[in-house]
Parts: sequence; structure tokens; C-alpha cells
Amino acid sequence: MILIKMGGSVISDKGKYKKFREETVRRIAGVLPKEKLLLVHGGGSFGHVLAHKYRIREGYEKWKILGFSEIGRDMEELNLKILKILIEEKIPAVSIPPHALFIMGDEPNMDIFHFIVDLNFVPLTFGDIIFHRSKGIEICSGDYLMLHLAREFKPEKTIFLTDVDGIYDKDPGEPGAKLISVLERNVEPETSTKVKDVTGGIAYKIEIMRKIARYSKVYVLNGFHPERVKKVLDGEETIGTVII
Ligand code: IP8
Repeated sequence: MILIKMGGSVISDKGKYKKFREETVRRIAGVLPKEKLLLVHGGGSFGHVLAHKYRIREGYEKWKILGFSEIGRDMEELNLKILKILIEEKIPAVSIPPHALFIMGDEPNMDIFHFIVDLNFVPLTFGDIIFHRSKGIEICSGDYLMLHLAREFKPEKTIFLTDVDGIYDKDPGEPGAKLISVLERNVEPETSTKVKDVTGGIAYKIEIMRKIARYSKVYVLNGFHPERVKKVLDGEETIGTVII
């Protein structure tokens, strides 16, 4: 089993509200296996712009509810764009919107994932709006779903696709930043925490990746170079970070 997250900064231009990167997604879809695959995608500018504007992570207030619905609509729009491309590439993907699957605060029931994987489908889930037992409303990040899927399926490889070559020792935009090619999950990494989004930015992601590394080999790769994904899938060396 292979678990892959297409990060929001790869599938969309994070600086422009709802700017989808169709060609990039198509190129990624072209190298993916057509079975024994679990897919997750992030929100990018379809999710984070309005999630920030409506302060969704601070919980329920009546004035936010239309905004919450708008984010749900935008995420389904993004999800449908990706789903269409996957099907065109002959990947039997089926969309699983988290907000209809569980209420945050409860353990997500992963039964449906097992059921459809056994039938050779490829589940496609995503960072989403979600209802929350105590806060009322919340954002469910794709990374949280990655952790649950990794725990449940213990995939052979887990791949995070980002807009840079992997994890760096400082902000990749800074001069002298070095790519970390191997990161040990038990060692606290020296990395940048500058890039922020509503679900916590790189620090939260690295924490999740280190947890996932208990169950799976974790790779962080540049999504604009799908040939690197192919290499990892084929067991070959490539540019990126592996967390062991
Ligand atoms: O990009 C966030 O998912 P992420 C989803 O995986 C929304 O953190 C709706 C902002």
C-alpha cells in the first residue's frame, strides 16, 4: 500500500484564491499506481484563504456559518477537479469528504477506506471543513488524515508532495539552506517554522511525519517533479527527504 498527500501548495497557487494547477496534478496522476493507493490532498488557496478570513479554527460563532459553507463548497470544487483528472488517468478514485465521515473529537471510523480498498478502489480524501464536538466547527487538515490512514494501513511508503525539494535545515528561501536527505524520526530536527497556514505550517507537518514514520517509510518530495515520485515508487534513489 502507498499513501500520498498532494500538498495544497502543489495543486494550487497558495497566493491566489482558488487558482488550480491542472497540469501539475495531471503530471502527478500520470505516475501514480492504479491500485493499492490511498490519496489525500490539501486545501491550498481553495481552503486556507477563507478559513483564515472566517477564523474557523477559533470555533463556532453564528456569523461564520456561511463562510464555513463556502469553504466546504470550495474544497468540494477542488476535490472534483482532482477526481476528474484521476479518472481520466484511469485511476478508480472515489471521493471521501471527511466532514461527512466523522465529527472531530471522535475517532474517525476508517472502515469505509478498508472496504473500498479491498474492492480495488482508490480512496481520495482531503483537508476539509469539519464539525467538532466541543468547538462546533473546525478545519480538518489533510495531515491529520494522513496520520490516521498511516496508522490504519501501515503503508510501505508514505509520500508528501510539496512545492520544495524536501525538508530543509532552515527556510528554503534563505541563502545557504540545505536539504536534509535523511531525517531520523527520534531526533528533533533543526528546521524552519516560518511557513504558516491555518493548520499549523511546516512544524506541525514535520511532527505528523515523524509520527507516521513509526508505521511507514516517509518521503517528502517536490510535487513539480513527478519523476521523483516514480523513482521512489520504483525503489530508486532521488532528490528529497526520507524520514526513517
Ligand atoms: O492543507 C486544510 O488542509 P491542509 C483544509 O491539508 C482547509 O492543511 C479547508 C483549509
